[in-house]
Amino acid sequence: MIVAEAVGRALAACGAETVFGVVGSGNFHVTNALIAAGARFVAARHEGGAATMADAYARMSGRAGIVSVHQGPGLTNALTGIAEAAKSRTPLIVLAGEATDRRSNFYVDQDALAAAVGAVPMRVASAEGAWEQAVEAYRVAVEERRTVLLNLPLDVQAMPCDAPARPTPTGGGESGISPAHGEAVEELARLLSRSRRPVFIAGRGARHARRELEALADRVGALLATSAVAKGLFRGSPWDLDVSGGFATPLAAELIRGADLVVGWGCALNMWTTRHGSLIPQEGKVAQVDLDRSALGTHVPVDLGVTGDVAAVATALTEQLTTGGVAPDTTAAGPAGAAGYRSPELARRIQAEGRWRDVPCEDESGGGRIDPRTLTIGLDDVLPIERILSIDSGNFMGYPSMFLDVPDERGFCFTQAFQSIGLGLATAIGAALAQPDRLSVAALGDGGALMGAAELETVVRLGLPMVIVIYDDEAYGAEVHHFGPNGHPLDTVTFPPADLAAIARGHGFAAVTVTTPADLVGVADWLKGGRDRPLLVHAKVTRNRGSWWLEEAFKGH
Ligand SMILES: Cc1ncc(C[n+]2csc(CCOP(=O)(O)OP(=O)(O)O)c2C)c(N)n1
Ligand SMILES: [Mg+2]
Repeated sequence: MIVAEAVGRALAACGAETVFGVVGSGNFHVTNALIAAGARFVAARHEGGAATMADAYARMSGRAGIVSVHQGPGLTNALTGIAEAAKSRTPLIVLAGEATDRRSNFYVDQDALAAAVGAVPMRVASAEGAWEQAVEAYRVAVEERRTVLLNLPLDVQAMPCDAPARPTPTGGGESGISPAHGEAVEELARLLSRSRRPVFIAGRGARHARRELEALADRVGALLATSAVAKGLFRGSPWDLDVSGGFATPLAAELIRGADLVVGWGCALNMWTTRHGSLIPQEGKVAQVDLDRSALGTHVPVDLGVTGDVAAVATALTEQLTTGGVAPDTTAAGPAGAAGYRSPELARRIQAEGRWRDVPCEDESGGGRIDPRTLTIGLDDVLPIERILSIDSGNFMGYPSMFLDVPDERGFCFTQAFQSIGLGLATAIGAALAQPDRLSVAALGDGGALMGAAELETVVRLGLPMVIVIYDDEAYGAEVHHFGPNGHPLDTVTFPPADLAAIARGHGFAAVTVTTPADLVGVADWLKGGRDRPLLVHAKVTRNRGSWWLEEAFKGH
């Protein structure tokens, strides 16, 4: 056996079961070794697509993502997707051939590339240590929730080596549980028992803890919200406010602002989730619970930080508040377990005003263009709820994020930590493979769609019964609405019409062009049919105004 084969086998023994990539000479053997050991290989058409597919797959399956690329340009092509994964703490292993001879055309400082985007550079540096080095890369990715570049120098790959007698796979699982801080937990129990209007905001680090958080929220009468990446976590709860931040409904924003205690659970409380801090109640307190101590107070000042696994901390708190470890404060909020922020009147308001589609708005469709809100509400009505939604970046992005419901926390894949356009289609492919029983829906702008268009063929080749919706304003709408009002020239950010439906048909898609609500019948017909081909919905959307979440976004520049 050669080193390249040993690495493939070692990773398969660790649990690698789906590998995304573009194969060249430098990753040919390692990829085939993974396949020989039982892994599925998904060929992307661009390494950027492969990295993003693996990232989305990891997020939506709870397993490690694996990417396989050629040395040099194979890796540089993948970098945007790697940066997104690294910023999101996605457990991802990027296997890359490596030219170590500086005279090679393919030579580039791969360690520096990885470090520059926040990934961990590692290397299979010797034949004797190959197996252990591959296993260690897998461990760092999974246990430390890091994106790892495992460099495979070409000369080392070709060396002969033996498989170890006893393979040593690492443990799996989404995240380790670090012991909760006893004192800080008690302090949080006191804060909760005194709070009259607690709101929980759950993030990515809370996606495994719905049950524990709901039990605690019931105990203290808290309302429930999420960051965008955890959208869907509390779906079905009468106290669910959906997403906090730029996408929050007016009611959610009002209630979060009105809290006297906000607790962020595995949630960074960043500028998006807090609308640049404006959703953080002026008079209230803020607490944050996170596995990673360095996340505490990074984006907003917190009164109390607790280091620990969200589920473990929530369980400990429920116990303390139930068994009387913390004496209930009867003066302020009434005994713990009282209604807190909850009342029948509020339940009625959440029921009546809790979704974006309940917020009155005037349909501005006309002149051969459909209002994106009307389009998205129409799609929400027609698409089955067993869906998994992936969103690209741009002016349009709030419409699908706000007007399309998702079934749970594994129904929304939001690869937006790097705020790159062009990742949405690959995200939807990775998500579709992670959750084959759900309808994968990609929502893209025309700019992001054409940037990621290399993977249209991948959708057809894999036989994925996906729906791609393109919000086409024939422009980089984000830029148009940002600069247009100041009278700047917009020629650099506007484009002539493109027949995106025809492009899709050329790849083997079914396609409908939507300019009026009546055109959505084409989507309904596709759903009724055999779904033997993917569907592309080319929606020509109205473009007279920018969106309010975009204004928020530009504040962050
Ligand atoms: C890779 C990358 N390039 C450029 C940008 C800057 N940018 C942000 S939004 C946007 C326009 C996207 O256009 P489109 O996909 O059509 O969505 P729209 O804004 O029109 O709704 C651009 C160019 C970016 N975020 N990422
Ligand atoms: Mg556009």
